[in-house]
Amino acid sequence: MSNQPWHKTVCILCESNCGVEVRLDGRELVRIRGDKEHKASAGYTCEKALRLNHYQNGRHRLTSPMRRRDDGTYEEVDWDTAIAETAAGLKKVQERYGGESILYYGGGGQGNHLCGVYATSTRAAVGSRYRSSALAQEKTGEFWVNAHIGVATRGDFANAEVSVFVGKNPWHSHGIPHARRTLKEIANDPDRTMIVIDPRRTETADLADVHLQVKPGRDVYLLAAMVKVLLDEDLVDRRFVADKVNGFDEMEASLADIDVATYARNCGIDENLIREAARRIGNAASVAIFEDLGVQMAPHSTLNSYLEKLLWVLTGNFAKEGAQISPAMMVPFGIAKAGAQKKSPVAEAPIIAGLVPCNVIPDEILTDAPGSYRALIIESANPVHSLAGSSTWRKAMEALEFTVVIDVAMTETARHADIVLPAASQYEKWEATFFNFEFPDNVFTLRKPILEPLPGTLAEPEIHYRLCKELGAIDEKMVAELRATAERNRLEFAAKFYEMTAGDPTMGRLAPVLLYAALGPTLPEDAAQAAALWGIAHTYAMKHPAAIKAAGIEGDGPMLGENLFDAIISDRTGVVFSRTMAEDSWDRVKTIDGKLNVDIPEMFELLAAVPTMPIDMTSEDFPLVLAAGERRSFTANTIFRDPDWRKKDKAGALRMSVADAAAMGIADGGMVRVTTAGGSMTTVVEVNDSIQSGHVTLPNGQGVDYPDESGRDLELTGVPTNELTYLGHQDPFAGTPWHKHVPARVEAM
Ligand SMILES: Nc1nc2c(c(=O)[nH]1)N[C@H]1C(S)=C(S)[C@@H](COP(=O)(O)OP(=O)(O)OC[C@H]3O[C@@H](n4cnc5c(=O)[nH]c(N)nc54)[C@H](O)[C@@H]3O)O[C@H]1N2
Ligand SMILES: Nc1nc2c(c(=O)[nH]1)N[C@H]1C(S)=C(S)[C@@H](COP(=O)(O)OP(=O)(O)OC[C@H]3O[C@@H](n4cnc5c(=O)[nH]c(N)nc54)[C@H](O)[C@@H]3O)O[C@H]1N2
Ligand code: SF4
Ligand SMILES: [Mo]
Repeated sequence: MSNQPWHKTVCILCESNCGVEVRLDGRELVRIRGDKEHKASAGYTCEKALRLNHYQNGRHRLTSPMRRRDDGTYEEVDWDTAIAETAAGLKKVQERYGGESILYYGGGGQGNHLCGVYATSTRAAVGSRYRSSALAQEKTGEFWVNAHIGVATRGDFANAEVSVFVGKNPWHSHGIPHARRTLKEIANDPDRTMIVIDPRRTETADLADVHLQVKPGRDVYLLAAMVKVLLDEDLVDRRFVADKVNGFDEMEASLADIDVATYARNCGIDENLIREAARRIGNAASVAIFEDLGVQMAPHSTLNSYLEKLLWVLTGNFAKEGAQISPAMMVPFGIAKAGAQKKSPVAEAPIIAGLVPCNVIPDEILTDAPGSYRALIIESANPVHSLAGSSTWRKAMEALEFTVVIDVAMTETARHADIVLPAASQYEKWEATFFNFEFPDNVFTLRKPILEPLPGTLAEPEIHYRLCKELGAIDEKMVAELRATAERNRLEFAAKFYEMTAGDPTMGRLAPVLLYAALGPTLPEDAAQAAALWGIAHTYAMKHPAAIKAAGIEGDGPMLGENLFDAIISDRTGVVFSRTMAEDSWDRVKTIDGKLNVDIPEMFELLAAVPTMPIDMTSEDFPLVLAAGERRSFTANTIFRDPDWRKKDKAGALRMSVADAAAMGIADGGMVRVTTAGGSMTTVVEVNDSIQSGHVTLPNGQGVDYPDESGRDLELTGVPTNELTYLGHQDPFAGTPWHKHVPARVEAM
């Protein structure tokens, strides 16, 4: 074993995509360690990466396309049949109802974003206009606020004097570089402060200087009170605001009536502690803030995002070291387009960042209204399991006229599809993530396959190419011509490719598969699957030449894009593709005059309505607040299906406070029934002193089925949380679900 090579790749379990090195024994990933040479993670990993073999080689892997029989069971079919029937199924719906009735959902998980790029081509071939993804059930409220403030940001926690985590537990969920190392560094430095806003005393809160242990769902009072203290106690950076911020007076007026003492009482935190935290933020040389699911999946979510952003805008914590910065990303991300809002076809829900709100999709299927969706293409996502209201989702899947799922496993969603197409795994193809948030050096990692595709599977670029061909969208003569040019001369190819695709939107959307077919075969190391990145590299080079050159990549005109692409193709430890200064973040501000804007009337309206709304959503029937989906040591969305990947807490216990458990006579390890307006599930309990009374939590990503050792029967481990969530329980503005705030009742069994 000791002379076996180490293969470079990344961990695909969260957006960090840490570089790892893997040793193989046959097809097994037997040893995994952090890759010290990786430009971003530099050897860092968490405990989860070591378990990746359960993803690659679990019993969940599909090895043949599957076709649904009339009785709901599935049979294996060959690829030609599966592609032909998928194309025919989509074509039929397109002809009958128009391509806009074909919805695309998914497009990538944490580490596989190339499939979504190639899917653009298939969508173009069938005229699909609407799409959605998991982002539309977590981040679209924030993206909308970003659009109106003018910029999408990340916190520079490595350098911040004050770090603030709002409904975010990076100890387990990561999302900041070298999360645990960074958190410990902050905790150990007496000159730096960590403020955590979380109802639970999380692992992150344990390291914090200030834990604002808010009552679940009451952040709006806390955040509004903190902003109000900044205004009242003159903690605003007046110069920054005068020079760089529009709409200050309107914003201040909208907060005029807020009484800090009342709001402190409402959120359950001592007023003095709130004032102290606000003062610490107002007086710091630099502040970095991260808001996440704890506020984005809870009441007032979009308004929470606005208030969170006021904390750093008003204190001038933008575009300087240790504050909020805006990295030059390979593919822009995190910000909607301001201006006229597109609407979804039936519910007329706002489409933010191009995404239909997840919670309206089932309604827009289960209706005969004109414009309803009639077909669904689902790729690298498991919406029946991961979106609110699984039971409604199952009905919606059955009501559709045609559905195709592209996945590595026979998922809860795939079990309702007409055709299931088995994808090669993320270690069997060229793949990459567009979650590139590093600063000042931003890193893009193209992974090379470390294994041959499992027999019977295909990588998504090939799947989409075959679908596009079958749908008659590919001009083979044109591909041959382009390919001959690419073999001869890349710059000549570039000119020809732009000439053929520019000015023709459909051709532009077919570009990914055209690049795969024409440029792909000419690339070194059989990297055809990475061909779409050529277009992305060129687009990036046109937009950010200075950032690329600062990173050490040279060239002028189209040569800069060529050299960037070549660097990406040839580097296995990540390419520094941009180097920016904190001040360059101003270049990313999208408002007309380049200032940040806090005059957002929609948010003022929501703020004005807060006092008229109930503080609490619980009732006699449902006296507890269930956080349905908490990141823990052994959760990783549903990327792992094998429950044995978890070293402990295999069933994913319901956490309950010591006081509530005692009052209900529930012992640690006991079984309970959890009931919500959406459903009822049984689960094991963990009595846990980090939980406050009135709050219970379940881990995310549990309750997926998995073949037993015989391969004949399926076993279900843990609670599928979305059997307990339901539609309608969502942010009225952005449509994001309130998974962290499901009124519930718990009964001992
Ligand atoms: N281990 C692990 N890491 C992951 C993932 C995973 O599945 N497992 N998934 C990845 C993904 S897709 C995402 S989006 C991120 C999410 O990352 P996080 O948002 O950090 O994850 P959560 O644990 O879901 O929620 C964060 C915190 O919100 C708190 N919370 C609950 N209710 C409230 C509330 O009302 N107010 C406030 N202020 N806080 C509240 C919870 O106690 C929790 O500590 O994690 C990523 N990383
Ligand atoms: N109640 C509740 N629900 C939640 C959450 C919560 O906290 N509470 N969290 C939400 C959040 S933040 C998120 S991001 C979502 C995540 O939920 P989803 O978007 O559904 O994503 P994943 O669970 O990551 O599942 C991705 C799918 O990709 C498949 N897959 C893996 N590799 C490949 C590949 O190479 N190709 C293809 N085609 N498929 C592949 C996996 O088998 C899996 O079925 O869950 C959401 N759901
Ligand atoms: S789960 Fe996230 S933080 Fe942990 S090793 Fe994988 S990519 Fe890195
Ligand atoms: Mo997520």
